[in-house]
Amino acid sequence: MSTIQLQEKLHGYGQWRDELIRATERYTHWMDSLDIASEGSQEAIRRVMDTLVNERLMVAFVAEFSRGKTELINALFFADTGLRLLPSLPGRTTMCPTEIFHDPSQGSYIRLLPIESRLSDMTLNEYKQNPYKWLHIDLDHNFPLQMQEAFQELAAVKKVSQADAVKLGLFNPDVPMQGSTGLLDAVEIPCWRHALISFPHTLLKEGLAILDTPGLNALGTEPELTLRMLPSAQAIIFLLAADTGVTNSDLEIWNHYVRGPSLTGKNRLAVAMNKIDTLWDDDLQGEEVVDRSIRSQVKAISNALGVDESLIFPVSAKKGLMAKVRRDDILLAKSGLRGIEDYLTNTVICNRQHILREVVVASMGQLVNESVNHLVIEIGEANRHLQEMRQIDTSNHDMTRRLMEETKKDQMDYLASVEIFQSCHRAFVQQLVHLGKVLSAANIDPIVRNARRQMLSSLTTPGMKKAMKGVLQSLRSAMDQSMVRADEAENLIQVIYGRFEDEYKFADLNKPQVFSLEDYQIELERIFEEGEEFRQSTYTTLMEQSTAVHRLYSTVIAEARDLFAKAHQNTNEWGSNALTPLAHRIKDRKLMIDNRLGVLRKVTGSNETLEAEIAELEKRLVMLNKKLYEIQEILQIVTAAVPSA
Ligand SMILES: Nc1nc2c(ncn2[C@@H]2O[C@H](COP(=O)(O)OP(=O)(O)O)[C@@H](O)[C@H]2O)c(=O)[nH]1
Ligand SMILES: [Mg+2]
Repeated sequence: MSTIQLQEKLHGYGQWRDELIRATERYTHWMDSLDIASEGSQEAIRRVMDTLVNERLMVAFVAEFSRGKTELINALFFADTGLRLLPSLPGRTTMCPTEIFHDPSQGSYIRLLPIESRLSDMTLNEYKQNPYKWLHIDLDHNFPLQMQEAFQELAAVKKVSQADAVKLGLFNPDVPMQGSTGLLDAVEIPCWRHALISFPHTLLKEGLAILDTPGLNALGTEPELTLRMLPSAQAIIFLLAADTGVTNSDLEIWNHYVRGPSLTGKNRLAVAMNKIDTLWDDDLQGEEVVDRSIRSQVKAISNALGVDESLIFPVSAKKGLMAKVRRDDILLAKSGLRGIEDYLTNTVICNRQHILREVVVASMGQLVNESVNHLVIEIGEANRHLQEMRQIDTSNHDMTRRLMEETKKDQMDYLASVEIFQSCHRAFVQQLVHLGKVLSAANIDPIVRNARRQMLSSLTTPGMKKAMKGVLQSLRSAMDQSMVRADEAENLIQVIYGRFEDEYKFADLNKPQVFSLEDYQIELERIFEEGEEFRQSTYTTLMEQSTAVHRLYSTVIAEARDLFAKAHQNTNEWGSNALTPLAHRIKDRKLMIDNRLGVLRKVTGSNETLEAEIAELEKRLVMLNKKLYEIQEILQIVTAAVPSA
């Protein structure tokens, strides 16, 4: 499979996503036309739309310095420019983590965050919300040469004093480091901390995003990469080089930064064994010997990393790029590039599609299903009402009186059910308020502020560890409390629905999905564990100065805080939708009773009025049936299976 097929697959994925977006828009119109959109449903739709529209498929390249990540990115995605687009030559290589994507609203640009931003407390994520803090360079995507030149900035380094490097958390005088320049008191550091690149390349336009990381020095000093960005990537490609084998620093990266995020199971992990061309050069004994040597290296890597051999791709990024630019198919086949392209095309995109589908089905599917149910019931009631009207004999006063009495009794039942519903609703809202309080910023922020204060005042690492232990305990206990509250709220919902089914014979109620905060609890523990893993990595331990630990802990806390905010939002959304099916049903009953009473009052003694009412209702039924057809079509699109490969 080639880049073209990768592009086709991405395109197909994009179309599938567009179809879901259109179905979601149709659903919004549908609800508007019947005037039944609730605040909860609008919020859920906004969220789904946001996911669908801003969805990017992120592939992250992670490895020690100089394994050929940037060259592989050039070869896989940008060979069609005919250039080595990103700097990946000896002595001129990317020095800062770089995200490459297409941002249609802002056009083509490269944004660079100065390394000095490390002195501030703002997280990388917060910086991303503030474009003016970055150096912005416009790109002209019609001129790849101009882009290539602008990208040279990614390799920029500068010399600073040891004291300044220490302050930035990039140097520890007790450790011999790569940044050493040979000059006394001068350390070489990257000029930029992070880069964002947007341009309308075909693959990027289809929603692909790429994260290029420079190596252990960046991973070890930028916890947000490990705690936030890698876990959110759909695929991680870990690189090794055939000429160096599996070194200690490769293992360090693998154990502390790569394996963790991939264990959550949401993203895919593959290993590229790059630079196989170095084996070709050495060999004078023919291809068979080279093949055997590649196979034995793959086996060794599989053993060392515990990764299945089928996920290890021998490749030569350099020859692959050259082959694509020169259109040399034989060299391209030999480079092994297609193996990784196939993997990305088939596994990663399909996996992403399935995950996205789950999200859409869980929220939209539920809503649309409820709308279908709602309408089916309304049509059933309208039909019954129509039958009834057709049987009314307007001159038979006894009959109309009896019907009137029956309907009035229904009305009494209805009023009693409304009262019960209202008291249930009040109790539920009360529960939600308790739950919201535990999850709210008002509860979490003081914990966070307090932790930050304690950390700033304790200049030593043990002091910070102690402060961190305290904050972990408080956050854990807040999560535990909210879990208990969430369970109580969920139980209450079950009780309420059960009661209406038993006492008021509400059949086929479309109950909301079971609610729990368990996923958030798991996620919180993951953040804590990865933070701990990070702290224990040799690199951080070597660099263990208060600034490094401070940065790590600040990131862990910021991530946890975001998680609570998400849990809070999710809870509110669930809370505002949980009783909707029941409320709909009660409202339907009221409408039906009101209609019936209205008709009975009007038609007594008048055949003409009755006929007009019947005609009116028949017209309404035609409209409702049309709406039912529409919503069933939408439901089918929303819950349709992902198109197969
Ligand atoms: N022989 C050989 N060298 C490569 C290959 N891929 C990259 N390199 C070289 O390895 C060095 C580092 O490559 P680069 O892509 O900058 O590595 P990164 O630091 O992992 O991004 C550069 O000198 C590249 O020319 C390859 O497939 N074969
Ligand atoms: Mg690089």
